[in-house]
Amino acid sequence: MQSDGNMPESFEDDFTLVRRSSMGTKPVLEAVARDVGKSNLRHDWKRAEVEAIYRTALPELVFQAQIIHRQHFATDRVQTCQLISIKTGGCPEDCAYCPQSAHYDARVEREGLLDPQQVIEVAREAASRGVTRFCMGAAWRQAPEGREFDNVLEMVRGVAALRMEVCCTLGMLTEEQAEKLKEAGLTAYNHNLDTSPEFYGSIITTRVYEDRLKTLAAVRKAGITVCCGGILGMGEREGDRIGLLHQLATLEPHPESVPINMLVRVEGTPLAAMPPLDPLEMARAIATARILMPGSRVRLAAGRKQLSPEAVTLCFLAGANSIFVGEKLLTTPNPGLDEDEQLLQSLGLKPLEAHAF
Ligand code: SAM
Ligand code: DTB
Ligand code: SF4
Repeated sequence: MQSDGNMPESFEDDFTLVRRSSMGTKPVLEAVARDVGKSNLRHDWKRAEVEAIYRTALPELVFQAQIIHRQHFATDRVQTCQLISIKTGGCPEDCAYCPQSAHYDARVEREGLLDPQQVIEVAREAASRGVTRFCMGAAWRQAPEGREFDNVLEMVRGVAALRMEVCCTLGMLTEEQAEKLKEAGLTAYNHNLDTSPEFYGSIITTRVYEDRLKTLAAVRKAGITVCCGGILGMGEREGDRIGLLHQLATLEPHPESVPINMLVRVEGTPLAAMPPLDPLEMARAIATARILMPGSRVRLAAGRKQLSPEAVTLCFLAGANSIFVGEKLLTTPNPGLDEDEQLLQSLGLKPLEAHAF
């Protein structure tokens, strides 16, 4: 076969379903729609396929993402999740985006591990507002042993008793710690790959990609669902966004939850002066994630403060079906409850009901 210049050679070699066409990447999406229609989740995505999908003309990309979205989810439902920082600041890792790293002065007030009962009360209040997932984040390189870990287990048990999905993000975990969290009732563990393997070293030098993959494997082994995504707008190239999505979509099983964060540019961090990301890249990444991982919840995560209501709407159209609610993410601001309620109402979207997992 001759290449028409629209598709990389390796793609044509590997993806025999694709017809050569003057319609650019449309056949890729047709083939995807056929597979997904058969409920055939794929984990063998080729990088060139991901690239072809990501680069599809936006209206077509969003259209195809919508077709797939409604095969797997009620498109008028959005899951609302709430975050709490249970241990803040002073983290030994040097993640260039993060205000909680001890390497930078982002004026985040450090705070030791919160009291379990206080955390459970915050979760109870969130549940009373219809929030169905509660995520506890800690600025640790790795989850500690001993009393602090026991306190985290107590938090997990308390939140699970509220019949919410319970998620933690505590840094690296051993297999034993993952098992204990599972026993305590943990539903999900958040551990992001953040970007492509190639760009990772430009953002973080205190750990490697493989460390992340190891923790993800420990989480899976313990029978906890995986929440894994990344951040856009850190100065990465389009190829790095494609690389991240390729990594996520070739995890088997797919992460049940895929947070797509837009960088929150925090004064004092090395990425504070990054130019703002084009919101269309968020929509493109979300639509691509929706097509590659049809059964996963795709979360429009950090960065909503910087997105217009129209851009957020486009992200929902692209297949996002989860958001963080509450005035604060971990340390940075998030839209207020009233603002979000208004937005969802104006779009005719309803929060996912409790216990729908
Ligand atoms: N220390 C743990 C870890 O790194 O896995 C858990 C907490 S960490 C703050 C959780 C995630 O928040 C990071 O993996 C990153 O994807 C996201 N994050 C941190 N700072 C961010 C920022 N400024 N903008 C967007 N996302 C951010
Ligand atoms: C995720 O992907 N994003 C959330 C959650 N998982 C833990 C965290 C966003 C943090 C944004 C910066 C901050 O508020 O400190
Ligand atoms: Fe620490 Fe997590 Fe922030 Fe990295 S992202 S500095 S590991 S809290």
